[in-house]
Amino acid sequence: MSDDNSVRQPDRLPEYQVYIGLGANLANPVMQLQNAIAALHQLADSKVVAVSGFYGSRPMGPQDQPDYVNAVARLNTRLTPLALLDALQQIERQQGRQRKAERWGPRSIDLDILLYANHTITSERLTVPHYGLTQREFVLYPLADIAPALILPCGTPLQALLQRVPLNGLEKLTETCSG
Ligand code: A4P
Ligand code: MG
Repeated sequence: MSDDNSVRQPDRLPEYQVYIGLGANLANPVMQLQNAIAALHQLADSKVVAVSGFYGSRPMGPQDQPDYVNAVARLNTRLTPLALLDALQQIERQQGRQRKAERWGPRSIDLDILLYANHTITSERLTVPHYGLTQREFVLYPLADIAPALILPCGTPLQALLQRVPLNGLEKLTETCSG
């Protein structure tokens, strides 16, 4: 007689801590970030545990586009990395994100997986840690709001990166919140 329990999938995946970068520079960027955070609160098998302040930032890439608003959120999730990416892209589509050919062009909302626990992922659809994480002031400073003692999977402390990356006009617009 076979034991059904021996072949059953685990009921719950392990819970991992992930960091999501949010950016917008079209169609009321502050509202876009607020809507995206509200959508993150609705994500299946996930809980938003902290959100950084909102920051005004100068555009990286083409300069003939509006300034950005950026933030970082921390989630606990049981979604796999690809399921999480699918869910983030669904939120981007819901908020009218259009993918254009121009690299680093303006967008209503951009949601990037910055870190997925301490995992390193290199696949066709996903590179984690996010490739720009270590050089971008509009990622590092919001991240430090909610994870000042963070150590990256490569072993580099976030604080060491902050010492190397200047503010470049980054300006805090709103306070950090948790829960
Ligand atoms: N992808 C691979 N790894 C990831 C990841 N860790 N998280 C793939 C999310 N997506 C990831 O993304 C293109 C593809 O990247 C996805 O289909 C996914 O499979 P996209 O969102 O369609 O395109 P993108 O965001 O325009 O491309 P890219 O090169 O990721 O742009 P960035 O790096 O996001 O930069 N200036 C300021 N001040 N603030 C900003 O937030 N953002 C950008 C865009 C430009 N300038 C900016 C800002
Ligand atoms: Mg993106």
